[in-house]
Amino acid sequence: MIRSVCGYCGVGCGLEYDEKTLIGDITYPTNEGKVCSKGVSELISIQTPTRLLRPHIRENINDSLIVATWEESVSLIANKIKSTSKDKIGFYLSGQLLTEDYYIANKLGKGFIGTNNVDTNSRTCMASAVVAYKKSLGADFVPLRMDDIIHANLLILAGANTAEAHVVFHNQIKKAKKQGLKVVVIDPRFTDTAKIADIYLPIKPGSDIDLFNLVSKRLIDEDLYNKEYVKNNINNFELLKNKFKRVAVTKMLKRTGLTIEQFEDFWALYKESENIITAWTMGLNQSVQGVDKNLALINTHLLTGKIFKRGNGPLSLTGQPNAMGGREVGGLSTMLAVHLGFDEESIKKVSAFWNTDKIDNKSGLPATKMLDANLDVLIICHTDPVYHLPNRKETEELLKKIPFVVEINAYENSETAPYSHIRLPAAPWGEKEGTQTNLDRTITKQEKLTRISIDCKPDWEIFQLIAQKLGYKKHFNYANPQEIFEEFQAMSKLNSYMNIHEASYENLSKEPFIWGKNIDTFLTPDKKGNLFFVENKLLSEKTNLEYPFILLTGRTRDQWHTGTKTNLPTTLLKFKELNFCEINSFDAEELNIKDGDTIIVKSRRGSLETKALITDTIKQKMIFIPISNREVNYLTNNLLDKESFEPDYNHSAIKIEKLN
Ligand SMILES: Nc1nc2c(c(=O)[nH]1)N[C@H]1C(S)=C(S)[C@@H](COP(=O)(O)OP(=O)(O)OC[C@H]3O[C@@H](n4cnc5c(=O)[nH]c(N)nc54)[C@H](O)[C@@H]3O)O[C@H]1N2
Ligand SMILES: Nc1nc2c(c(=O)[nH]1)N[C@H]1C(S)=C(S)[C@@H](COP(=O)(O)OP(=O)(O)OC[C@H]3O[C@@H](n4cnc5c(=O)[nH]c(N)nc54)[C@H](O)[C@@H]3O)O[C@H]1N2
Ligand code: SF4
Ligand SMILES: [Mo]
Repeated sequence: MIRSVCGYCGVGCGLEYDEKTLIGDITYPTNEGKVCSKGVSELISIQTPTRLLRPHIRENINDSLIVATWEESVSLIANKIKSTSKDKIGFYLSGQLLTEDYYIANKLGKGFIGTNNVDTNSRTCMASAVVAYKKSLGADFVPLRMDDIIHANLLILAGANTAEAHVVFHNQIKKAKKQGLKVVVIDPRFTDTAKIADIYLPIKPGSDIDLFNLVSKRLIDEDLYNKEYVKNNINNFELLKNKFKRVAVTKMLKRTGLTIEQFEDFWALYKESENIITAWTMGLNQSVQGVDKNLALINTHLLTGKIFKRGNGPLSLTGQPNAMGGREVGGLSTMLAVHLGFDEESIKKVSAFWNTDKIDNKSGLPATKMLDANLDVLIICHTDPVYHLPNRKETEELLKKIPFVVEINAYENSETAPYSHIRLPAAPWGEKEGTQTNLDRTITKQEKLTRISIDCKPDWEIFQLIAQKLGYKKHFNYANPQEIFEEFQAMSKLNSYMNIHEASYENLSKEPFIWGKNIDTFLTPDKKGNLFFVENKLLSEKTNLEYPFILLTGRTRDQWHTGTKTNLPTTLLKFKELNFCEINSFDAEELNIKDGDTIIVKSRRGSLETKALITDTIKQKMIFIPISNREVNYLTNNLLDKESFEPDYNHSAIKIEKLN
């Protein structure tokens, strides 16, 4: 029997494999044997005929791809890198890579090629939480764990649909409810998660800052904040208090779309709850004010002192399996490595560790800006930007202009494939090994369960081959992921609070390692938390008479994004209908649309055809399209948060036409 871990979502469930079956690991702390439909079918997705099995090359994206050798492919990539300047090279990585993959790509890009243009799709996902945690707590540190819900009295889920996106955690919420946990769900849609809520708040999209500000204001006005705690541990209280004196409460409440009764019910429950956890995901992060939304939420915990205490705290529910590992390594262009930045001191430390003098001292391009920067070489790995970036028509145009695009993927049917000059076959989950960090700092190990298919290679090895071809063999000569992990562990000592060096690679599959367990205070220089006054600036795209609907996008339980691993031929996996657009019954009637009708959904940027699904779980003047519809981003706008550069996916103005 082999123990491994699921490679889909940030919960990171333990799995057991006995050569025939894959089941949940009963001894594993986070899931106690439970798994969802995705985790249990991990092995099936290795066997699909849609795997990419050999390297392919073409000179021009209008030509057909032809099979090539690894030697040819890697030489070509190295030559292209050598023939341009470092600032013209970009690495577009993914929160689904293993820590060892990131480590090699980051070391190569930032350490040896000398470009900080190393970023990941986490930019579209968790970047707002990263910035907000850093600003308020002093570091990108999740200050509590999922199992804290057992000790909480109240769990607030804001813009998080755990029933579909963090399925096994959702089961644990249901279990905790039996022991008295109360749940508040804040979401414009009455989701499956809302079904278990004690209080459901049907907030208007984009108004969470107003809601959390109302809570903070009431805490101050009613003298319910923790005075002693704030005095000793928190900065900027007076400033916040003064600012709140002048805010227009009625206007704020109106913007949330909630009634006074709805807010007061919530407030009554909030007030009487001793231990509170507020968890959030894409409903807050993916926003032109994503960082501010996070800060407004975190403020409530700083004011009450409900943080760094069992059963309390602001819990960012990371989506991808190893977005956290990526953040730890330094896989974002706005950080260097092991949570260190681009200040002189950090560059000195990292340069000495890697034995290099090439590190640049300015932030690199974030993923959401990488395509629009006249790059000559773009290396895309384990992600599908043509699918996932907002305003797809523009993405396609920009990508076409990049003269050399390398795509490393385990499957052949990505949306980025038509735009790549080289496609390299990666070994997916089950064919490789390495470590990942789940959403609450638990480091675990994925095990190799089966042989590598034909000509595939693990991602780290592909980056190592490129590094060696560029002449850096001395620095990139790892025999296996263990050697890389151990180098990363040694590097983590450069950052005093990262005790990752205490883990043991060999033990990881038997016993996961939770780093930062003893951190019980802020990681700012003065060891105090920072409050920020933030306001809803109404920056999202506005609806009007022509585009009267707001488009919401999100997950469905059994599908993983583009579905290269989950939307398989029906002989392999059964899946639900994905081609739908939820629309409220009143709106449907007004537009003379019947359930199942074909409709055209249009924004100012593009359109798609889909089928109407009439439901009252969605309010009027909103529609919902699942992101397993690969065309969804033809509709979305590309406004970005000014600090995190995360897109405003959930707030695009739309019109609907019935196809006659
Ligand atoms: N089955 C499945 N699970 C997944 C994934 C998957 O593809 N499939 N992907 C993983 C990844 S990468 C991620 S990032 C997570 C995402 O996890 P979630 O964010 O929980 O998933 P979403 O479906 O995007 O849900 C976002 C919710 O926010 C709501 N929302 C939209 N606008 C607003 C707003 O203005 N305010 C509030 N309060 N709510 C709003 C939406 O209606 C939606 O229900 O899921 C992870 N888990
Ligand atoms: N409108 C809208 N757009 C969104 C979102 C939204 O909510 N709404 N959410 C955003 C978020 S949060 C995210 S995280 C992104 C997700 O968007 P993507 O990351 O683009 O989606 P995935 O389908 O997960 O892409 C993973 C790719 O990796 C490939 N792959 C699988 N295994 C391996 C492997 O072992 N190695 C390599 N090299 N490749 C492998 C898969 O075949 C697939 O092509 O989408 C973002 N875009
Ligand atoms: S909840 Fe997440 S980690 Fe657990 S089995 Fe499902 S997809 Fe995998
Ligand atoms: Mo994500």
